[in-house]
Amino acid sequence: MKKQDKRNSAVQTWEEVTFLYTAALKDINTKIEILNDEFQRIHKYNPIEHIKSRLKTPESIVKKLKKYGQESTIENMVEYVNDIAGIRIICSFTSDIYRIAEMLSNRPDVDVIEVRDYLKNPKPSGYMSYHMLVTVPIFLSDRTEDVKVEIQIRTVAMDFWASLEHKINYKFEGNAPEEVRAELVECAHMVSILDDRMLLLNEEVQRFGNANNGI
Ligand code: 0O2
Repeated sequence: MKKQDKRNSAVQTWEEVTFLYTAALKDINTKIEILNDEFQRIHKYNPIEHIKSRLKTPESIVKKLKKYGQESTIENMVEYVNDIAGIRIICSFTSDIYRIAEMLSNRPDVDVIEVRDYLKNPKPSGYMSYHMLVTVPIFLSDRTEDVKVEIQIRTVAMDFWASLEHKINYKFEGNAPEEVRAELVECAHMVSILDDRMLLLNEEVQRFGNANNGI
């Protein structure tokens, strides 16, 4: 699902980039917290375990532009680097991932540009996560900027896997030995099985609770 990016950004300096993407992170963080509170009020539980947000470092942005064969200019950063502002939402169950994604997509002030479902289609590394590229409007005194934010939604178990895999890749500079990579793929399968079983267990416990409530 890809919508045309119609933004015609007037961002010209690194200081402006930092300001705008920080504002977008604050904005989307608040929106997510409100969704979580609303969910808690209606369904009596928090789908979100925790939220992490970060601005991509200048070094990382330059590296990505190089990968895309683009020069390191402010214009190219804004145009090509989709994860300058990144938010990671960690939840307990895979069903929560889709609930949160749907709630976010339904907001009139969040425009979904692209979705990558690495739960349905895990990466060859074994990586699983649900990615949404969205824009949120940032209202300035003289104009409105639609700022891109990459949202990654995953379970606690997927996050555990991704953070170890990231450390391993860093240690081996992206060239981990074959047996280590195979072990990571195997662990990713186990994460998937664990997530499925925990979801079923939770559903059973919920039914048990409801049956008892009815007595
Ligand atoms: P960091 O340090 O997290 O910011 P693209 O060039 O857009 O087609 P890209 O950038 O790989 O491809 O996009 P994708 O697949 O949506 O992944 C973006 C982010 O997802 C990555 O950001 C990682 O955070 C995470 N990710 C993707 N694949 C993997 C993986 O195999 N293992 C782990 N641990 N994380 C992954 P960055 O920019 O790589 O780095």
